[in-house]
Amino acid sequence: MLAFFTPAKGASPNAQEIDTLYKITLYIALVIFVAVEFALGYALLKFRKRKGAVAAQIHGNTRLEVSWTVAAAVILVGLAILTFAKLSSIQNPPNSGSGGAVLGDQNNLIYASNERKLPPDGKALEISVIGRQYIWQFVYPGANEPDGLGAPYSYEEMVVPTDTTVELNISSSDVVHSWWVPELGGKFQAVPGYHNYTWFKVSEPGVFRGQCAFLCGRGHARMITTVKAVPPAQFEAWLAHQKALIAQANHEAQIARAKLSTQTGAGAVENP
Ligand SMILES: [Cu+2]
Repeated sequence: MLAFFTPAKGASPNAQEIDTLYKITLYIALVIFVAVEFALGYALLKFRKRKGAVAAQIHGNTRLEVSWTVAAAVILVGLAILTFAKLSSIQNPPNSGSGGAVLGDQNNLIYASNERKLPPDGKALEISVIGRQYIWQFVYPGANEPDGLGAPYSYEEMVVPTDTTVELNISSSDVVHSWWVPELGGKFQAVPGYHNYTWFKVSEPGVFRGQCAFLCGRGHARMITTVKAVPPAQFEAWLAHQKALIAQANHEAQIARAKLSTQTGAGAVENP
């Protein structure tokens, strides 16, 4: 029952901290709600209109008014302190675990900034998340060229290793989209010409569903995503396989294009 009112349980430390904060606030609010409703019900019943009863005329109660103002302020300050105490573990990613994926040289290119938080040891798996009408594309490290050519990629389903800090570099190739996988943290907008960063770290294998959270056009509702966390060895095998599949498809396309250009002349082939 309570699960209906609370966010999905976090599968990443940042999402888990957000979930904890939400629940603490919810429980405090619940206690106050029940107390207020109970007092209201009691007053309605106890002081209801009766024959011969004369209503007391009360003109304020300084002690009562000061105490409920101070009590509310104390709760607010307490929640603010708690939120700030948890903020750094929501914003700053932890190191990958010892069982995490082996991170190659390309990860040394990552740098930290105000928006871009890195684990203390600087080692993270960076995945570019590109929103487009109406599908998410994920580009992984492992390019053949420094300009990113030949990097393995996937659509809609992102595969990640467990026990590894995953940095997301979110952008868009057309309109504004919003990256949102509730179990892995908050929403982050994908804006053309701009980069937003977030991170997650999944400890156990699992599948986490998400949905574009910003109305981006007719196909917005279909713009779903799945993050699949698998053991690091399985991730590396998948990545190598994905790369081989893409290389093979590119090779076949090259042959097809060459064939087409001998038949019709290079000028007649689009995108030679
Ligand atoms: Cu969208």
